Amino acid sequence: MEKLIITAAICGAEVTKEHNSAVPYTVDEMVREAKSAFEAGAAVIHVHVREDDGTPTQDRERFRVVLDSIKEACPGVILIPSTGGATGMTPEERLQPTELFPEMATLDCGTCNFGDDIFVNDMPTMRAFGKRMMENNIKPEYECFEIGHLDTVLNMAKKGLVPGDPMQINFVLGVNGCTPATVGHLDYMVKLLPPGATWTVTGVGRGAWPMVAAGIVMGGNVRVGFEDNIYLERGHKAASNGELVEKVVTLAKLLGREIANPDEARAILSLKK
Ligand code: KMH
Ligand code: ZN
Repeated sequence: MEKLIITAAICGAEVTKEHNSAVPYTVDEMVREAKSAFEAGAAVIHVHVREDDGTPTQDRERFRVVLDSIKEACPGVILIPSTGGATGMTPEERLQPTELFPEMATLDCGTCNFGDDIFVNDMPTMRAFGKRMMENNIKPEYECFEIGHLDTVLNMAKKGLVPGDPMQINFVLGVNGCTPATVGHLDYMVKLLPPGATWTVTGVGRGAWPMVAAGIVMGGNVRVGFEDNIYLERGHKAASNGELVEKVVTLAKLLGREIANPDEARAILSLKK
């Protein structure tokens, strides 16, 4: 099995300090949380940005400052800025981080219920995002919240509408209204992947730790972080993203998977830079 790539989604757009006081908003807090995750073993940081008061934003200049500051604090780390942002944002707003030419960015693969909201990723939006990623030489991480999202993006790749081989898919399972975080659903989707594709699993809420275990033993990669889950275990909130990553490292060791550093992760993900 390849080494395990750990992604830390340190911030998200939905979780707040009311849920866990360690959720980062300011640039300094973002750096603190990224550093804690990186030093614990995360090779990849998935980045959303906020205003200092916690309001989610896709502002290009806020992204520039946060990405540059994390790069400085975490040498070599792979950054995946979000083009999902928060529900209700326009495609133009969401695309702003792609103007900074990151080596990777998320590309969300279909419209879905998202708790009480609707996360809109219709076909014109997805085609525009695919075109931008190809123009700006950005490798997408395809976010699939639903089985149909995977089918959609695989068809788009066949038609050359989004970057193709090798694809990196993140199965985000357990969002309210989307595919649940079960080993059965994950296994079904992994079996649909084309040869050469890489994958990560993200379990949301109580699905987080079972999906980490599944990702480790199934030979995929895993994502943890406050965006998805704020608990180390039932009733025990994590003090930092680093604590969540440390738990992944412990589980991986127990189960016999080594951890990929950023250079090894770049090779596994076929990143050019
Ligand atoms: N905040 C969600 C509505 C992404 O980063 O691309 C979308 C999201 C996906 O978090
Ligand atoms: Zn995200």
